[in-house]
Amino acid sequence: MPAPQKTASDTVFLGFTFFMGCELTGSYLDDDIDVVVSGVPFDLSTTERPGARLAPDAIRQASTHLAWEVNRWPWDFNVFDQLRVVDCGNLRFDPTAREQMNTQLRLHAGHLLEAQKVMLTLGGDHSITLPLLREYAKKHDSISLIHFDAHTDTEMEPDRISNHGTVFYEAVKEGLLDPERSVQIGIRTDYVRDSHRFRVLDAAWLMDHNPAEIISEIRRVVGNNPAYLTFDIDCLDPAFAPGTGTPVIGGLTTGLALKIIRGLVGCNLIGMDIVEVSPPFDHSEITALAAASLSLEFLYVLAAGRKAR
Ligand SMILES: [Mn+2]
Repeated sequence: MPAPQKTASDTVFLGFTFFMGCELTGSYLDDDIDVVVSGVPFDLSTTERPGARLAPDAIRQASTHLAWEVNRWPWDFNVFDQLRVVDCGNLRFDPTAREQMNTQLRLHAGHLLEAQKVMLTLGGDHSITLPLLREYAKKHDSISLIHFDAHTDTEMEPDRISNHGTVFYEAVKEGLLDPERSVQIGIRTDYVRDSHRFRVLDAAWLMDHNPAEIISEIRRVVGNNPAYLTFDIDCLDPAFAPGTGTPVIGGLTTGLALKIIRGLVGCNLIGMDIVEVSPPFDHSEITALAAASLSLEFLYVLAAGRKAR
């Protein structure tokens, strides 16, 4: 008799849940593993409302709603036939110690990247992307950022302590990214335009262009450069993602976000994260489900790109 198909909900009733049911057995450094999902429950760098430390588990829980779809629309394959994905749980650190989180995350990422794994990281606030980029930059001479967000996160007040709004100012300053080959999508808050050289496709620009034009502009900027995808859930309109610390109206629908993400097949994706989901402000898992669905879509895009190669 064939073994019953495993679903994410197999673990729900045990009181712990893996992203898409991708249970870790053995080591996450095993040769046959392609993608490692990690949670970073950290929100000490939020400038407004905290809560993102609770996101990794909320996203895993919401992913149980997605596990039944063997042939996920509109793809013609099952991602888990193409990629071996495991969820290694949450990083451990003292939640009040930012430097400890940085150190632990860098060590973790260093091990995974050394073992040629692709990381899918569930934040956490956006500050978790900086230690990740520091490790990625050791492996790649040039990295493009594909950055979905309502905010550019390029604040540069000299006296301001690092926070979730300074991440990409610091990343560029440290030479971790190639800003001219990086793109920010969905921006709709004030920023100092001279402070960085990213290509900004702001929310109003997105409304004036169709999805094919948007995708083509992203691909033009990024080209074949190794690309790190970071998705701040507040890129979505609060109607589609109320559960976040710094909501801004006038954002993307989940439908448009999916459409754009699916247009990235063939980009040279080296890693991805999804950040800033804040479950205490969520309703009916709207935001967590959006984050889980987008994360799953990242995996499809990665798999489809590898299949085409
Ligand atoms: Mn943001």
